[in-house]
Amino acid sequence: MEKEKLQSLYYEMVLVRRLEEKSANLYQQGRIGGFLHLYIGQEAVGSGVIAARQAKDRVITAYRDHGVAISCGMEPKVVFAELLGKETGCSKGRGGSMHLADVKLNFWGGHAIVGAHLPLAAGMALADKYRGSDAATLCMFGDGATNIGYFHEALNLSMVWKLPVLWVCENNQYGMGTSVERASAVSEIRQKASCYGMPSERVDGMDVLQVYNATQKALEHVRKEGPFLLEALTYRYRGHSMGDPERYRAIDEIEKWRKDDPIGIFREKLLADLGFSELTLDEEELRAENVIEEAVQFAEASPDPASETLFDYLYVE
Ligand SMILES: Cc1ncc(C[n+]2csc(CCOP(=O)(O)OP(=O)(O)O)c2C)c(N)n1
Ligand SMILES: [Mg+2]
Repeated sequence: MEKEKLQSLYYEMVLVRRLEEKSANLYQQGRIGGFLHLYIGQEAVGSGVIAARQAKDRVITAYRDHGVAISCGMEPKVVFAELLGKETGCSKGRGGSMHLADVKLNFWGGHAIVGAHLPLAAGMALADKYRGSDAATLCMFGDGATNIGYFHEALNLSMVWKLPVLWVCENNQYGMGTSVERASAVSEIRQKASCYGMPSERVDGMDVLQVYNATQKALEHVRKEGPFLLEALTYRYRGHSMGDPERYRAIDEIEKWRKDDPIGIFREKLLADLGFSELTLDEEELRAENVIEEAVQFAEASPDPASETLFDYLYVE
């Protein structure tokens, strides 16, 4: 990867981290309503996967979607405006945290029902194949989603029809308060691909370059031959959502994973092996902080949706 791209990848991961920290503050102040699921700890997965996509490739994910939206090119000010329910948000304040989306960015959302977007991903990949496009669909979901029927139906059909879809499981080792071992018959999620004769790989989801390289390789396969399941082993440092009392994880387990902070690992690599200076990386961090500050100001100054638009965008009159 060229130097410029490495630098912007670092900037992006810091941007996502700061965006999430700021979102947590705003939520605690009661300025964000509804649910809020933070991506802190998982930044290397979204950034690594999306860095390998081409603009024609579609991206779809679950409700832990802020980082993926940023990687797809959504501006932080648009994200904050959506979180604050403002007219300038990507869904004009109607969707909130779990429903970020922008079709112009080929980012198809933000979905709140666990596993339900996997059949949608299969459908989008079917559409591309049917039209003779060589675009791929990148579908991201959690470990918990792989215990749901939708996952198995979507993987099966994608293999039967050799659809150009990359299944990316973000295995953060918990679905709400339930560990993978308690909910899944196999804890190595990639094994689930083998029932459908689908190739798979497991990568260290705390190492953005490993995720990027594995995604590139997997996408080559997807474009030529069909589906692939990529499992990224990762960890979320915060609760499942805001207000999670977190009684299911031991403090020392969280501390152990904190040592593998994806931003820290990448920073060390950039400094030690890839010729970056502390100054350059500090400047990128400062840039990210400023962008987040300005984004929040933009969102706060934006208007609420007008009350007479309350019934706009509904399917039923
Ligand atoms: C069909 C369905 N069942 C239950 C829920 C409640 N629920 C929300 S998130 C979640 C856990 C999902 O875990 P995972 O797929 O691992 O994603 P993560 O939150 O770890 O990113 C559950 C059970 C839901 N939203 N949809
Ligand atoms: Mg999970």
